[in-house]
Amino acid sequence: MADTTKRFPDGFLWGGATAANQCEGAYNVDGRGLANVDVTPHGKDRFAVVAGERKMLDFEDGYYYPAQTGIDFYHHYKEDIALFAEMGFKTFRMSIAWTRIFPNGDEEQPNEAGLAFYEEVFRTCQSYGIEPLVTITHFDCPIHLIKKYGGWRSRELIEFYKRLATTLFTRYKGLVKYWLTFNEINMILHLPFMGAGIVFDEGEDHDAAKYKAAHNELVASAWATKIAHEIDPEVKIGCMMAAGTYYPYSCRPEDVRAAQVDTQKELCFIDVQARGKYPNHALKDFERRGIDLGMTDEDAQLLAENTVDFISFSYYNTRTSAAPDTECERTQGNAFAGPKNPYLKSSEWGWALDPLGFRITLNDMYDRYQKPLFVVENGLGAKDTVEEDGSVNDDYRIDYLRAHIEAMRDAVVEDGVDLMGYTTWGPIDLVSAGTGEMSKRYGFIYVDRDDAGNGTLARSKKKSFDWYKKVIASNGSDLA
Ligand code: P53
Repeated sequence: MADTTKRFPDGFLWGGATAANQCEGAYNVDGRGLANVDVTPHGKDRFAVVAGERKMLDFEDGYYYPAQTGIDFYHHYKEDIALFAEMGFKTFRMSIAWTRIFPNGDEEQPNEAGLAFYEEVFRTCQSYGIEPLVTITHFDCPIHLIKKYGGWRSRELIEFYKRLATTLFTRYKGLVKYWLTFNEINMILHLPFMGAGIVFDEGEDHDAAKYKAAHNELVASAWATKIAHEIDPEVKIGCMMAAGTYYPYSCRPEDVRAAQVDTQKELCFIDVQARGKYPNHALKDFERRGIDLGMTDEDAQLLAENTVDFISFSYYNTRTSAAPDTECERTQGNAFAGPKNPYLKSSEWGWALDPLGFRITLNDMYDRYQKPLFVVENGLGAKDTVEEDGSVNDDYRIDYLRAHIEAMRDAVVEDGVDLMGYTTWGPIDLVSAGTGEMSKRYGFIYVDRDDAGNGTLARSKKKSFDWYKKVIASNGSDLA
């Protein structure tokens, strides 16, 4: 039975979220240029590449590059958006491939074919009453800008990003109301090639390069916010982070302090975007370590005057922190390595499962920033089995989402967190950012394609499709 006392606010934006490089494919058509995300291979060297440790700025023999085809959203978007509409989506989060608009990144004039493609996508959304929520860059940096300028290390990228943002805001005025400037901006600290087009030089100070790149992205983000509001005062600009509260491994003060430091590090960029300046602990740390961001007085003023309208984030799990000498089991290898929380079970990919942590994270974010929040990613990456009749009975995905939506509802209804909407990650199966696999599936819609690129790309509905449709129709009160 639907519990109507626990409804989400009217106008709550339910939907799903994707990224250009993980679904569009069509990497070399209609004038598109090459980007970091294209030359990121599936397989054993992927982590070294996304971490900026292994230089790969072009396709190399012996590797498979899943983004070349993705799920070919480029040619299937009408069909896919029709399916989203059937589920009742109020919003669809997607991103722009920078290299469709500016193939090299530093041209004066945009590529009309790229602009026309996104215009069609937005018009298709609007024809169903679906509000696009658009990430300007989701791990996306033109290869030319990496080769010529060293990626986001260079301040020159600020100008190129401004040109991109101005072009988009002008062209799509009236079509797009919600924009995010950079996907998971704190990912620069963990996967710097993916987050900022950084490949480390030998002997380079990694942290110095990462913080400089982050600063340039923060300045670019503030410019985009300013420009967007000048072009159309109605648009709302958000920042975006990979969130998840840090739990202290124990109540030993050293563990609590470790959690505090991790929290401060991850939230530092959102502090700048939401509050307009770097926190003191960060400034002290940069000074101590001789990290020069290249910050000017104009930067400081721009950041202070152009904070975001709302805060968006992805939530997959909480994290755990421990002092270096605390004895505990530690996980390694993925973007967020650290102590394993003994109270939580994990997904097939070792990601902790923590719905209550979602309520905790929502409260922490709202307490800290006091601005509207938007959950723009949440979901379970899992292996699906297609039955003989073609059905996929993904009860595990329904269970995951139900528990998380319940926790989110508690945060909104019981705790009063101001939340604009919720988009699940990968409403249609797409390429995994972390692993490059297709088999790590998040979708309500199954896509026939495997990790090696075989399959028809045909779309079909999973069991979760009708479930999510019911959730949206009841505005989150019927989660059965
Ligand atoms: P996948 C971890 C590693 C890489 C990207 O991740 C990540 C994370 C989680 O914080 O961030 C987001 O595909 C990202 C999406 C991505 C999604 O998490 O490795 O914004 O692009 O697909 C899920 O399972």
